[in-house]
Amino acid sequence: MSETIFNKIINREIPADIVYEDDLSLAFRDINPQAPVHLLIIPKRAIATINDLEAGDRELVGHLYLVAAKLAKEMGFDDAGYRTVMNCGESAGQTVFHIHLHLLAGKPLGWPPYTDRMKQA
Ligand code: DGP
Repeated sequence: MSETIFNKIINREIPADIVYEDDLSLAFRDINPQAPVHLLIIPKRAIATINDLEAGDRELVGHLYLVAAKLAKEMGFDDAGYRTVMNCGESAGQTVFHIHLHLLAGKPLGWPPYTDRMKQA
């Protein structure tokens, strides 16, 4: 798999606002935030897309969600609520091919994302 910008962030070759790190994962602020809080939680081991996950990745993916819940609690928006999203592929708008869990919080978030306007397009 070709290296992505997220590998460079993991290796500290380019800067990022890192908010959490452990042996398996890294969390940092999205460069183009879509909410007052917009974090990306990534595995340190590069996996391109959800389609590339294998049975042995169960714990790793679960770990990303546990990190999301931990950060939500520590940052104080666990009760107010937040959204986690992992885009897969072109139609979902995935642009970086190293899986990442978006964590969005800090304002009421619209739902559903597939609006009537989009249905007509
Ligand atoms: P996605 O569209 O799901 O592949 O989301 C990729 C996200 O990654 C997007 O919201 C912008 C963010 N991003 C891309 N390049 C960088 C970067 O160099 N630094 C940071 N902090 N975020 C980045």
